[in-house]
Amino acid sequence: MASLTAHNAHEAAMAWFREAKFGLFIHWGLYSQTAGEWKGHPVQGGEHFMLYERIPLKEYARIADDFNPVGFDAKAWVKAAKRAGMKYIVYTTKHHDGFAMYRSACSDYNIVKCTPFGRDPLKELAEACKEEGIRLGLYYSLGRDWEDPDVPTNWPVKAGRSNTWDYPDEDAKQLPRYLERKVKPQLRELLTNYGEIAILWFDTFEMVNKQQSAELRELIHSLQPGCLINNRIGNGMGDYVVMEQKLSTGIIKRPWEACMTMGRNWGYNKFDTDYKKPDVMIRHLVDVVSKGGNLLLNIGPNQLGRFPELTKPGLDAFHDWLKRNGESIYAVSPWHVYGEALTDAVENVEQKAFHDAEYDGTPKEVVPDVRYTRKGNTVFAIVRHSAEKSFLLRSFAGKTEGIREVTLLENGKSVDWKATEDGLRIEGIRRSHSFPIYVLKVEYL
Ligand code: FHN
Repeated sequence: MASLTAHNAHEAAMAWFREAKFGLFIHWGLYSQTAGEWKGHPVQGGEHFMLYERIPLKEYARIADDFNPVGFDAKAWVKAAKRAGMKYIVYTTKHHDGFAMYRSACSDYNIVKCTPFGRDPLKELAEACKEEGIRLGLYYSLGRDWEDPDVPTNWPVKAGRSNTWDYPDEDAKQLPRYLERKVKPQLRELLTNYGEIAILWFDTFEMVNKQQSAELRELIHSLQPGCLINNRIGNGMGDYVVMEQKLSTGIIKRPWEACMTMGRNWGYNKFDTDYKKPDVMIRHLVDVVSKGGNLLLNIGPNQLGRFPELTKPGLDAFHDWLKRNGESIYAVSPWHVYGEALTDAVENVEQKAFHDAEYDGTPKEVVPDVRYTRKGNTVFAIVRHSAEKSFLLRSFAGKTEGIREVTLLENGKSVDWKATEDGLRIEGIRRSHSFPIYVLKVEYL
């Protein structure tokens, strides 16, 4: 019976994930305190700067002496995410620097013990999420930890992401010691002390082997059978696939999630003013959902624990757009095609090479096109950046029979349409909003 209940819990969690579509990624840690600057110069590598600047652990740990995020307000974070239409939050419990952003009994290297702040933000966040009906996921850097002496890495080369300045003998590092001493005890306390956890979001599994991934999966499910795990647990042991800072080129049938930054960095960086425009971010959400995925959009709160001002236009735009058009996003599935171009312009999904931390390879150009989603007997045609009042939706060729009505989702008004053998011709769009992405609701009998 227990295994059936566990199976049911996992099935229910997967069904929830498939319908949620949109979450908030939070990168918050000691790197937020330094905010992209170190000894008077802008850092390389964003939240990786301890590695790029080869900062001795003792010196890096002193950042905690000044880390006092008195502006932190878990309720404000959660309400802002919920207002923007996000259904879950993934919070960095421990990033590569090894510093725990929660009260850890296994390692004094944590926000409660080492900073003047002295509070457990994860406890407050978990309570606020529960109160607002937002599910909580936990990010955990699995195969990189620059505080622990037993964490060898091999990306992109041997020791490529290791702390070789405090712990120079890479061959002496014993990963099992780290897993037993730090990872498993911290996973236990994270999955015991903070209520229901929706997702264990591992990162950079590096040299974790199949047996070790399997043991971690078993540990997680022994504590919370309904907790989903991303594929960065390693060795094919995850429940869904993560795509980072890029868009898929097609529909992916497996559950998957694209994680992206609003700016160019995951952690707060005061020099980073290059935030995506709201219409580009909504384009990305629409694209990801049309291909069967979820978008996990990142904010790096600042040293006071507040969302940077530059996040506000995007959060407001998501609120406005999803209030009008959320029916075309939540709990939908891909249609027979994910979309089509509305001009002869070749769609630019060219993805740039992936860099550590501070890079965002997603396209910023906007070309007139359509993305499709489906729910029951309804197809949503999400028109992106087209000023055309009349156009042909070719993907409906051979699929016009039984169409009952076509309406503009943003105001419910009927749209003139005509079934042709080449597709569904839309005539005389009259909009009540100027935002360059809108939805046609095509209802079948
Ligand atoms: O190195 C990290 C990076 O800082 C950030 O946490 C991203 C988020 O997916 N993961 C790693 C890069 O793949």
